[in-house]
Amino acid sequence: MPGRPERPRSAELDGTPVGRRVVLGLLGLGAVGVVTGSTVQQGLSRALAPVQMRDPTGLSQYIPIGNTFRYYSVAGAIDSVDAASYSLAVSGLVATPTTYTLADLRSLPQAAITEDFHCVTGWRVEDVPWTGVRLAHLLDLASPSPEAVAIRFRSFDGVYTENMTLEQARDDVLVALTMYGEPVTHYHGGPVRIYAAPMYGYKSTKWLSEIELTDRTIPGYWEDRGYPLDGIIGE
Ligand SMILES: Nc1nc2c(c(=O)[nH]1)N[C@H]1C(S)=C(S)[C@@H](COP(=O)(O)O)O[C@H]1N2
Ligand SMILES: [Mo]
Repeated sequence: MPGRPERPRSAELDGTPVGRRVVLGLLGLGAVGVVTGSTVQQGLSRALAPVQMRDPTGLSQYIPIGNTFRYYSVAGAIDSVDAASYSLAVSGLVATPTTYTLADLRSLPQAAITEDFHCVTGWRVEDVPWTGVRLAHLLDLASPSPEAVAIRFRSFDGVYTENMTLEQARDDVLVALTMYGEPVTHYHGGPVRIYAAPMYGYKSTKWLSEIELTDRTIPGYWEDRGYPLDGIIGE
């Protein structure tokens, strides 16, 4: 199939991801905003560099749906938030609601995950290194109430929400502070975003502002528009 030059890393990547048709339909409605502009191009070449290093032919950059990040924002342009004014709330059904500054988050134990990043629309970037605080660790610090079963993530873009179960949240999910060894850039959802390794990109909320524990799964922005609730890669 054109546009998939790389060798699939695991069996489940051989097939067309379920949900892709749904997503392509949505794209036709113009529901996805792709940010463009010169600043973005700068960021794009940075994000591209590691891919090109593994692609000596340089051909991958000419493949229309290939292995580069696209910058997504359903809310259009987002005002950037600097390191000093950023805050993240852990709220809802917890014994210890907490607000973290970026410095607080940096002082917690950091975990690293390097994995392929998959957008459900078909593009994929191999071996993206992330670091940050395990979401599981923040949950432990907050002491979820017995009735808490899920999380609603909010973004300071004021529009995007996402969800996952507490069980899913305890898997390989980072409150990500770095990407490719540097602070997560504004266009990639910095200073702090979610990176959910087992899931398609739409589950990884950018410009993260709140982690709210809830007593049920509340469908997020894309689930309201037909995306699967779980969003597990390959399912
Ligand atoms: N706040 C917010 N988070 C978001 C999105 C968005 O539009 N707004 N798009 C999602 C989708 S569909 C994907 S594939 C990834 C893309 O991440 P990137 O923009 O860093 O490439 O972000 C996810 N998180
Ligand atoms: Mo996506």
